[in-house]
Amino acid sequence: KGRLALVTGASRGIGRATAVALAEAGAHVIAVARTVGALEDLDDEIREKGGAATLVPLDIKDGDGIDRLGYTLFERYGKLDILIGNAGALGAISPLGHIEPKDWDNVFAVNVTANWRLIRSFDPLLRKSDAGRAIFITSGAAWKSTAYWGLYAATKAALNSMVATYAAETVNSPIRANLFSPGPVRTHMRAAAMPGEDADTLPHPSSIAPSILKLASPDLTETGQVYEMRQARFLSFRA
Ligand code: NJP
Repeated sequence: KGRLALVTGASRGIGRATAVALAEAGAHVIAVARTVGALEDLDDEIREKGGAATLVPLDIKDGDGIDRLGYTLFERYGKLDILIGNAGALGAISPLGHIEPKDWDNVFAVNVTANWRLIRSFDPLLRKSDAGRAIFITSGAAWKSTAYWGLYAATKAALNSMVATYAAETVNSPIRANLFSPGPVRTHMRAAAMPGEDADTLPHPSSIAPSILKLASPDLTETGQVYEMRQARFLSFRA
């Protein structure tokens, strides 16, 4: 309650459900995504539920835009309590040799570099919070070697390594940095990845959001861990 939370990829799917759940829990939500109409829909839903949001139409690949957002929030609020790096891109599901260089660069830019820019810009604000929480959405694909998933998997493995490092760099501060691995969820990205799948068999994003909120809690002690949704527990992914 009364906390300031930034969610990337808030326009749909897991990010949108998380933004709504945070607002319902009393946080002011800074909602970041490119699609203005979808952000406005989110704003309507949050208002209907008595919450408050600030909409930030931004391509997460725009690192200078992330810096500017950091300055603005610092001037306005002086801190950030919760950072949720959720925006993600899937890219081509195809043999490594068939991936277009442009696609490779785009998926790394969204899934890895943008999250690094978020850490770079928002670490000073998280350090001003008495319980800064940084949560990044990874994927079980990072731990597997599934044919044709190499691009997406490589980005999530890089994200895991980076977030583990951030956790090590903040372990002596009030900041707790963790990963969240949702497993299959009924979203646009999952439908693009698995076109033949019956989406009704998958959990709705709103059933996932409460677990992400637990990682945002001031009471959390874990850092540098991955919360595996299907196992409903923290896993140490680095021995
Ligand atoms: O995806 P989707 P999910 N700049 O496609 C935003 C991970 N995950 O909810 O900009 C800014 O419904 C996009 O917004 P917009 C997955 O890897 C999922 O499934 O308006 N924002 C939209 O809000 C990802 O990290 C599953 O187009 C950008 C959002 O990202 C996270 O969960 C399983 C952007 C994507 O919404 C959320 O994915 C798993 C940009 N350049 C991990 N590019 C699963 N669904 O089954 C994209 O293990 N966005």
